[in-house]
Amino acid sequence: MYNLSDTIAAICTPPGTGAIAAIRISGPDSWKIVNKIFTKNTQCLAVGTKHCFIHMEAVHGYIIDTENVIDEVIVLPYKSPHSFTTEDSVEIFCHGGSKVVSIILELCLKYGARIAAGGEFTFRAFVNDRIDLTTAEAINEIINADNLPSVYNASTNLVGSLKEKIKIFREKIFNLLTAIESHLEFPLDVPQLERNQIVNELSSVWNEMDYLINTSNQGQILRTGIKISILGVPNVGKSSLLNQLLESERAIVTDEPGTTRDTIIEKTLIGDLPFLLVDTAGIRDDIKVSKAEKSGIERSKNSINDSDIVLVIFDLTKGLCEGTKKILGLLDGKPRIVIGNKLDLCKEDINKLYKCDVFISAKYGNNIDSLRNLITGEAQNIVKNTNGYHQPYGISINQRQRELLLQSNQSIQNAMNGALENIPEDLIVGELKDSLSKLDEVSGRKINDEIIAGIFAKFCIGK
Ligand SMILES: Nc1nc2c(ncn2[C@@H]2O[C@H](COP(=O)(O)OP(=O)(O)OP(=O)(O)O)[C@@H](O)[C@H]2O)c(=O)[nH]1
Ligand SMILES: [Mg+2]
Repeated sequence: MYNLSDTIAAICTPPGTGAIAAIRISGPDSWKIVNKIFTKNTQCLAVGTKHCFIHMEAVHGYIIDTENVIDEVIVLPYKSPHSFTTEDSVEIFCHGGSKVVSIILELCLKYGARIAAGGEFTFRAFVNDRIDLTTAEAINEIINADNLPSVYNASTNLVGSLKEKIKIFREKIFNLLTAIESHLEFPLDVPQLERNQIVNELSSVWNEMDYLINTSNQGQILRTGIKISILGVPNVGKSSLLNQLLESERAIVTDEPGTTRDTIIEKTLIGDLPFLLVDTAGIRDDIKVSKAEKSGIERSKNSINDSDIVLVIFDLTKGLCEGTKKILGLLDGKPRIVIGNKLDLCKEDINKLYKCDVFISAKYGNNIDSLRNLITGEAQNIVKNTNGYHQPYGISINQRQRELLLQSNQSIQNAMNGALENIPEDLIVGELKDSLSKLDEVSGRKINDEIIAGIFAKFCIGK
């Protein structure tokens, strides 16, 4: 897939200008290459004195081409096997001008490095057994995480929690497998395991694995965002509320009922959590509505189904009208927050008039923070419940891992059923081997090149 024996180099900071940029070089010639373009002392340019690098000892100096100083830098060398890739490596921290950093990279290439493909450094770390596949995937997930809980999810796997769980499953299944096989091979010397014992051991693994499989929902919801639909009859302030929550004039607001026709979907953070906010067309039964508005109303109703939370908003000056009550009737058991809007227009004591979760003024922003708190409260419950372990945030597996664990657990289920039905032991052994091989695909212990290539292709250059 990749050549593993040469020296690779890449810029590992994002393109564009910044205070500092970093270039990473890894492979057998990395120290030698950097020595060709680095000097501690600008007086010795022509002489090109070699610097004696020491593992993890940062050195201040200059990058030079044949006769000019290119930049003032810090060089950080790593001696094999104590580096990310386990190879001799160097990181060069230079000034973050887009030209200067590309000149330094070109110098590395000129003296023998090859430009690295996306994910190639992590690939080397994986092939050289420094990390397993779950850790490699966690590295990519933490790079792409756009909210704090997703960072927590990824970092849990980064420090090896998932790797550890897979290892424990593997050990338990492997021990059982060898016990059954030993008896098959040496029936006189090794006692046969009781069928009950097999079922008991496997059911504890099955339960643990089932919990783990359910954690994928949390990762999924944090990646896409918790979906919130804003529903109400026309003109109650749905779009005004969307704009308040986004802190931008995203949706058109007018005093004409039926302004919003199509659903408007925007991603945003509220507190630390990611949300997909959906502004909908006001729901009304009026037979005179245009075809476009009619379709919009259909979409509004449909959006209830795939929402995690629904905000039902009504106009306090008009009260809880029949239309709003009908909408509330459509919600079934959906988590909802009922919002009384246009508080600024109310003179009476609304607490006595209406029962709802929060009174706001979407136009002027009154009580929007209280609404945000209610939303994050509901959302935290949802996110917590999407984690198999009912923890706020923790291990969360991705789609690839989920598919494999489902298959692994199915084989465990088959083995348990087989044990209860007294099927021959070699059939149980077959199921356990299948289960193990799926676990090995999760960790990357045994996996085909094509899948590996697909995983690392998602990585950015320099990682
Ligand atoms: N005074 C006052 N006016 C508001 C408030 N919220 C919205 N409005 C006004 O009510 C009208 C309708 O607001 P929108 O946000 O467009 O209402 P909508 O529910 O999206 O309406 P449709 O898209 O037509 O269903 C506009 O004139 C807003 O300025 C509020 O809190 N106070
Ligand atoms: Mg609107």
